[in-house]
Amino acid sequence: MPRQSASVRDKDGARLAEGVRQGDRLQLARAITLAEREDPRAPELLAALYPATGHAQIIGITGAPGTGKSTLVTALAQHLRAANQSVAIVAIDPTSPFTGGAILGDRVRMRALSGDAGVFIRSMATRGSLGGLSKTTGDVVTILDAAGFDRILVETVGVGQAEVEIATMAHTTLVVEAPGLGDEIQAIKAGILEIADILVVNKADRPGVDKTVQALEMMLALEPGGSRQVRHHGQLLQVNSPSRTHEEQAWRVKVLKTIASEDEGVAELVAQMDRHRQWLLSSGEWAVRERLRAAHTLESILRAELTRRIVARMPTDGLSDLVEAIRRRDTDPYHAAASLIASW
Ligand SMILES: Nc1nc2c(ncn2[C@@H]2O[C@H](COP(=O)(O)OP(=O)(O)OP(=O)(O)O)[C@@H](O)[C@H]2O)c(=O)[nH]1
Ligand SMILES: [Mg+2]
Repeated sequence: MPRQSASVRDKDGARLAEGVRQGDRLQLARAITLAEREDPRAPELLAALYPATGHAQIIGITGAPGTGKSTLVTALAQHLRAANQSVAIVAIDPTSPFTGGAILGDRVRMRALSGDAGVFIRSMATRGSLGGLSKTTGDVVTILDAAGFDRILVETVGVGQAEVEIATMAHTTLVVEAPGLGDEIQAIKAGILEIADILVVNKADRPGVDKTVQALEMMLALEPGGSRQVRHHGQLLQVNSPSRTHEEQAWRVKVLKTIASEDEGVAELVAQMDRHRQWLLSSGEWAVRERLRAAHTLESILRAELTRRIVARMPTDGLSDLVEAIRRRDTDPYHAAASLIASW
């Protein structure tokens, strides 16, 4: 391959950014791939796109495996399309490929979505990426936001840190539960209630649904204000936020029942998502969440970039040798990190 001159690369980058802003599918897919692979061209592209962002409502959908998140996302997208909203769907580390269609209860419905120019669907893997889930996902959301999608639905499997990270990124977080399975107990363990703006009990056609709804409502009643408090997990940069919204203005987390596979309760869920968006804007919480996301993004970039630079300066095997020295207790991770930073 001939080496590209910088100006050719610049032109190509500008064309890519322009293509994304126009919503060009091919360019959009290319841009996402660059972000996903943490290509050296990605930061420039993202920087060029950033001024065009800030329009989309970012909606996180999380919950235990198999609760029906993908089916629900598909049904939600259909309702949003009917309301003339353009929709981007991102499935993070899906246990099965979202676009394959096989995992969806209703393949016909999925096919209807994939032929629609107002819908963009992408599955992505973030495991093993340097910046981790939040950075790569945030970058992809930035690209989709710049492309002008009204709503961006991000599905993550709720295991471990992933669901908490999505809440840092989303304006609105849906936590999906299903009857039985002891999910209500898991919810407490994972602290998942703290991140939910809307709780969904899907598979409401299954036995035990009312018990699950009751358990969740009881737990919500125990929470002060019933509104989530946790927005800063793992975040180093603390930002000043205006004083918390007044009690009477506080958002009330509701438990909604759905049968995603039958499209039951989905219209109500969309209405609640719209109410949440309205509340975010009228209470000032939209700006609070945007500020947190900005801090989180800045921190992720710093973390990834500083790590990359420090590692790049180390000799081959330098990192493995150092890790091995730490394992042998010849040194400790604190001194090792301090010496790397000092020598940089
Ligand atoms: N009975 C019933 N089944 C449903 C409902 N919603 C989804 N399902 C089925 O549940 C299974 C899992 O659905 P998915 O939408 O793939 O669930 P998911 O949460 O995205 O799964 P992962 O991404 O693997 O975590 C599929 O067989 C769906 O058809 C529902 O409301 N009722
Ligand atoms: Mg899924």
